[in-house]
Amino acid sequence: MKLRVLTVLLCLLAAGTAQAEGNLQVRDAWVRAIPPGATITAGYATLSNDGDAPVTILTAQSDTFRSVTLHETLVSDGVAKMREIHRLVVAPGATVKLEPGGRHLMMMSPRKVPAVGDKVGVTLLLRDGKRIDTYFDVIAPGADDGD
Ligand SMILES: [Cu+2]
Repeated sequence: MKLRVLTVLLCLLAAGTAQAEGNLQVRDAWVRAIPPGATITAGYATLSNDGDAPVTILTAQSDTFRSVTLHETLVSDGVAKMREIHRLVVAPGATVKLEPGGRHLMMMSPRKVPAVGDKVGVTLLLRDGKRIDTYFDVIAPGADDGD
C-alpha cells in the first residue's frame, strides 16, 4: 500500500516537471557584417517562448567570436549607451526582439571575420543548463537594419 502511494506521487512529480518547461524558438537571426577595420558587431533575433515556464538566457557563445555578451541600449541625455545585461527572461507565450537600438548580442574579437552570406553559429546558454544552438545570417551593414 505504501509503495503504491509512493509510485503515484512520483508519477505526479514527473508530470509536473515535464509541464513546467520553457521552449525557446529563435527566428530571423542575423548579424551585421563587420565593416573593414572593425572588430565588433551585433546580432539580432526574434525569441519566442511557446512553453509553460519562463526561459532565462544568461549569455551566449560563438566559435566565430571570442566574446559574445548580452547588451541593452539606453538613451540618456540624447546619447545612446550600451551596457551588459546578465539575464534576459522570455515569459511563457511571450516574444522578445533583439533589435537595433534595443537589446542585442554584442560580438567582439572575431577569430575569422565572417563574410556577407555566411552563417555564424551562436549557442544561447540558459539558466536551467540548456544550450540552444542557432545560426545568425551575416547581412551587409545598412541593409535591413533601419538605421
Ligand atoms: Cu552592445
